[in-house]
Amino acid sequence: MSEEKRYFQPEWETMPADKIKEHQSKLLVEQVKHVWDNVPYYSDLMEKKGVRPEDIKGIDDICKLPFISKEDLRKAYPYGLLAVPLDECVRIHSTSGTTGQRVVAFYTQEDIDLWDDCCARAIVAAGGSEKDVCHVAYGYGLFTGGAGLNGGSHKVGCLTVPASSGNTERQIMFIKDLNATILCCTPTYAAYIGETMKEMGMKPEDIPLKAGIFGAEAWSEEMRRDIEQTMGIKAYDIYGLTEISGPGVAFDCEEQTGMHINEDHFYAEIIDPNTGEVLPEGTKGELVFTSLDKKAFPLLRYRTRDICVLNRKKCSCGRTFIKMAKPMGRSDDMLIIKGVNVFPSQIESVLLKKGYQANYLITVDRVNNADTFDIDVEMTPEMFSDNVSVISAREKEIVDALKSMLGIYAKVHLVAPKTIARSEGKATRVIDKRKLW
Ligand code: DLL
Repeated sequence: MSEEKRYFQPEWETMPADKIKEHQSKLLVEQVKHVWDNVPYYSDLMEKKGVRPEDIKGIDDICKLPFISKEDLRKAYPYGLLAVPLDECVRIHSTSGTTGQRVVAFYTQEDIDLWDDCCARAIVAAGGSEKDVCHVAYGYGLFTGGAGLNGGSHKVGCLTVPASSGNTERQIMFIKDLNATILCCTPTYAAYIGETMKEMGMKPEDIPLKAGIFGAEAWSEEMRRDIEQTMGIKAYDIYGLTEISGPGVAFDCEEQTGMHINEDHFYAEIIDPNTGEVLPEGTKGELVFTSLDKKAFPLLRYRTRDICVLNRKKCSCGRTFIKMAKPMGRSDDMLIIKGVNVFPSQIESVLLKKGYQANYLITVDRVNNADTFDIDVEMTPEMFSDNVSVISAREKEIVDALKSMLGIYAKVHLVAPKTIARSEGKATRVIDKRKLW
């Protein structure tokens, strides 16, 4: 790949760390003043913490600022955190949250331009250029996935196919007929598209795709390899959240060892979720983001609930931006079963290592004051058997592998291929019946 095409904005993506820090310091001082002057909800929070704009002289002072959480966003719904007049806003997006009040985020045209740049960086890092056909099968609408990757694809100059999700056979027809080289969708949907292609008799070499940009939900390394093999592509992770803009807050490069955070726009911290203490680089904790230059809906120290690790080791791609590991789950998705912390991603990892696909459903309940822990796991067509002793032996193999990873027993039920519902967006992997009490 030529040097110009390696990066979308080389001056930013390869900027030395000390220069990025200088830039972040300047932006933070301006951003704090912007929210103090324009968002009473923020100035109240800051006053309660005894901090004023003049106390923030650079990025190292960020720890003086209060955190903001989803709870605050719900309280301030819909306009309470808006930092510009409504007539300067050109669009809204909203989270897919299923509990409580939805969160609505606002964008000025400038906010959208910067967000599109972030997504364009991700597409170029995945090998994209104006020669590519970029098939966007993230949902369009209030969800940020479709609009974000669509905007990035335009900036790169790809031929953009705004397919949205659904109608999988039609998606495959377009991918084939229009020679799509880059597929953007959730990893769950990518796996489903791959499975359907296989059923239609397509081999990896019959599929024109060369890369996939998959995110919006946690997915394991094993799932990545599985999708890569089925489609004959390289699968790149992409991370983001509506509150901070959408996809493109961080993105994979060819090394696939963590996602580079677009640090010229977003400042990341890792904190202890219980105490709020900032943890040193390399420690696992909750990811917190500050949007440094968003104008309409700027969040300072937003607690994402995503559990993850940061590291600034030199990357062979030449980008200097800090990397975040694949989030291992959300602190609010973490299940506590029989007193043990369990992330669905750990279970997924075990299953994929044993040759299953990411088609599983975890059910947790409480019977006679004790937790029950059941996992339905779909057999692949190749391993399908109705021989009871074969099935029992396979189930026992998974139970033992989970026991050695988690330290507790799960009841595993192998089910026939195609019996667990597929998702075209983010997958539902857990039913926790205990919450209904
Ligand atoms: O999921 C934005 C997005 C769209 C990201 C398309 C990537 C691709 P929300 O619906 O607000 O926004 O959900 C944000 O999804 O806090 C994480 O818990 C999770 N998430 C997003 N990307 C990843 C990822 C979009 N790559 C929430 N790995 C975040 C793991 C992810 N979790």
